[in-house]
Amino acid sequence: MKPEYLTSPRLATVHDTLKIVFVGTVGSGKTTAISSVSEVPVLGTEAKATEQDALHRKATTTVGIEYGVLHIYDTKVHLYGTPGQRRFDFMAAIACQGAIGMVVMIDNAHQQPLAEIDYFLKRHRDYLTKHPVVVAITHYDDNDTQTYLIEYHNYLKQQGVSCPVMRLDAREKNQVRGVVEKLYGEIMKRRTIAL
Ligand SMILES: Nc1nc2c(ncn2[C@@H]2O[C@H](COP(=O)(O)OP(=O)(O)OP(=O)(O)O)[C@@H](O)[C@H]2O)c(=O)[nH]1
Ligand SMILES: [Mg+2]
Repeated sequence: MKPEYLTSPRLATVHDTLKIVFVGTVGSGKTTAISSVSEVPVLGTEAKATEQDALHRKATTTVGIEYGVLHIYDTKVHLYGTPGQRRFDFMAAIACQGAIGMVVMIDNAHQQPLAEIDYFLKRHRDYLTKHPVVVAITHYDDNDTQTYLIEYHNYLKQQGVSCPVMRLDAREKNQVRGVVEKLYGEIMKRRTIAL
């Protein structure tokens, strides 16, 4: 049986458009994820990566706010991507304005992936007191120093954060859609409680 937020006309009309924002580690796949699922060509802000930025040997890095669109049932979901580089953190704060949920993407190949989660949760602490978040862990397939999903769960629990944690390959459209649907569900759950 479908959950109420997918079937109730009352709930469906509450958000016929909504905005979500992707933040997270450099090279975790934010740009790739939005490009994988967007139904319109993504408006990007890629620039040539410096050596330090070229994590995962990618040639470009995001320097502004990128934009794509995905429909979840009748809801038009506006997808906003942000740069992972710390020096552009102010962009994420701008992108969060009006956003109703957040995906935090963490690169499992990062030397300290838990410290990365910590950084982004702290950075967006105020925003996350009011809005739902889904944590998506990428790059499970291309590194040897893996942190298991349960370790991310346990870490978040220790930090007093209760949110879904999902494994994601940002190149896979269906997986990205699954993450957005999960966040959509979290948004609708809160909406149901508030109504
Ligand atoms: N092997 C593997 N590659 C992945 C996965 N997810 C993403 N990628 C690749 O990793 C790279 C991610 O690059 P971007 O999408 O530019 O990363 P980003 O998070 O937007 O990076 P910044 O904009 O620099 O913060 C791309 O080359 C993707 O194809 C994954 O799960 N496994
Ligand atoms: Mg990017």
